[in-house]
Amino acid sequence: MLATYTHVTFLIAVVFGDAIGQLTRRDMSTDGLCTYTFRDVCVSQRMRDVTELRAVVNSLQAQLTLVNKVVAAIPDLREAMKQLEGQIDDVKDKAQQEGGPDTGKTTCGGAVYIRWGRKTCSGNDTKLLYWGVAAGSHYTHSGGGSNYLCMPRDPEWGKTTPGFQSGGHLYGAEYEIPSSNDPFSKANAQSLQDNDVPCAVCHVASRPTKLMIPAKRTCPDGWTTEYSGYLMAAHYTHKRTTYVCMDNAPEVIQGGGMNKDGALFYNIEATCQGGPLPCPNYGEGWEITCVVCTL
Ligand SMILES: [Ca+2]
Ligand SMILES: [Ca+2]
Repeated sequence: MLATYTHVTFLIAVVFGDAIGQLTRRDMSTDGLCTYTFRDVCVSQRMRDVTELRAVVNSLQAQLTLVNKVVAAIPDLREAMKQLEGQIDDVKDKAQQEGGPDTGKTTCGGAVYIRWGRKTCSGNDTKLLYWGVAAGSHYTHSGGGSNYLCMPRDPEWGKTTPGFQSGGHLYGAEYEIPSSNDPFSKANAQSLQDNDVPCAVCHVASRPTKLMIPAKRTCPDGWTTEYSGYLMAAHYTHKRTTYVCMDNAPEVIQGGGMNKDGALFYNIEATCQGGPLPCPNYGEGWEITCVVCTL
């Protein structure tokens, strides 16, 4: 019994030392049993049997294990706190944006696209920034820009010098779509040929990614179809322009039916000659479709 006590005492002293209470042998009593001091409280041998001491050791070891686990987890806890703080800041920012005063400004972010041939936007959560008239470089000019522009109807000017000096020239655009080869819906205009082309600049705040897919009329799963139609650009014998997606049911500018031939829009036809388009999926001379998608 004495040897067991001494062993336990030694074990406690080594493992926990002064930190757990200065457990030391104090005296030998007349009956040959030991008396110990535990945090300045004398405890008789009779009150401390092996079972109690083992229980104390086990309890302290369990607590020490727990403390070690807590200490080991501190870096993870700090990282988790940092992430939580970041999330709280994000929520605060969002709440401020949504709950703040209405400044009349549009929501930050989102996608912007031009709906060629239309004066309005379509789709949920889509806002018309403005509608205007399509324009570009003259179909015979080799200089100037190659892209079509959507020109506001109420332009703002800086300093102007009347007359042409030396620069690029911008022309209004018209459809070059003869009725014999007109694939478009007639829902908004019976005839497109030589009519001026409207355009709508659309902002979709909740879907920040935009994609125009040529030769498709549907969007990938999960994407929103903004509009679909037919691919258009310059005539193959004219100067090159960028490709745009003309709405399936184009509108025309009122009073813009004169044949002025400035910037022009032509349908784009697929060809299987001299290139690797995967025919027969693409037909010779077929008018290529398009769709504008957002996510
Ligand atoms: Ca024309
Ligand atoms: Ca054709």
